[in-house]
Amino acid sequence: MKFDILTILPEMLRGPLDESILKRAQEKQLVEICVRNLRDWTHDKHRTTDDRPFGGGPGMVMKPEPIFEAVEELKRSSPGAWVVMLTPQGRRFDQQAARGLATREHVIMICGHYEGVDERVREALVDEEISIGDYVLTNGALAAMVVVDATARLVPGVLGHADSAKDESFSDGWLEYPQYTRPAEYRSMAVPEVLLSGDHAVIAAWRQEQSRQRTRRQRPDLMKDDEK
Ligand code: J9Q
Repeated sequence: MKFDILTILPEMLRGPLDESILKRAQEKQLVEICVRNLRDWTHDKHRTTDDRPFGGGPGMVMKPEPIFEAVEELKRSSPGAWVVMLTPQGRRFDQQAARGLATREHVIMICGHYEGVDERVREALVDEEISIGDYVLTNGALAAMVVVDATARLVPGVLGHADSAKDESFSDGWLEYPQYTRPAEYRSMAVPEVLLSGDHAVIAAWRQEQSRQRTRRQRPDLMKDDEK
């Protein structure tokens, strides 16, 4: 799977992509992630990517030309690429949206800044508009990173076997049960006795009940009424 990320802040993203599971996935050539500087598609001396809004008002709006030219160039060699824009107006990103995106062979991501992007980009270029949540970021670059991380880990082979089996706890719609590792007692805090019992059926039942209680207390919105 290939991602092209169009941003005016490429340096913001290079560090996170070069760590851990995303790094390994790229080394194994299971995913290719290209961070591209939108300014490379400008033509003026100052490499301008934004301008004042028509009609007045505060802030700056991202100009259409560099975005159109960048997306058109990337699509020339990949006409079927899926174009995503990260904005606060988009549909909320969740595990189901990640699964949908992971079915695409090539995703082009447009990172806007928070004042906005010329509306003609949305109308003419964008297939899917995504928000990662209801808060204000300075820029879409970090949102794109979140979407790439959640999506890339679903590409077959990216996760080790142990991870991929375990993942489904959240995608099942339940919060994870409490986990413990050694030592069995730390600063007078003991690990629940049941986990040391070796009785796998009793442990499974305890974990399921912990998941249910935790979900009911912390995220009742994830539960159907009959599960509460
Ligand atoms: C571009 N706040 O916020 C939540 N998901 C995406 C965003 C966002 C933002 C500002 C600019 C994206």
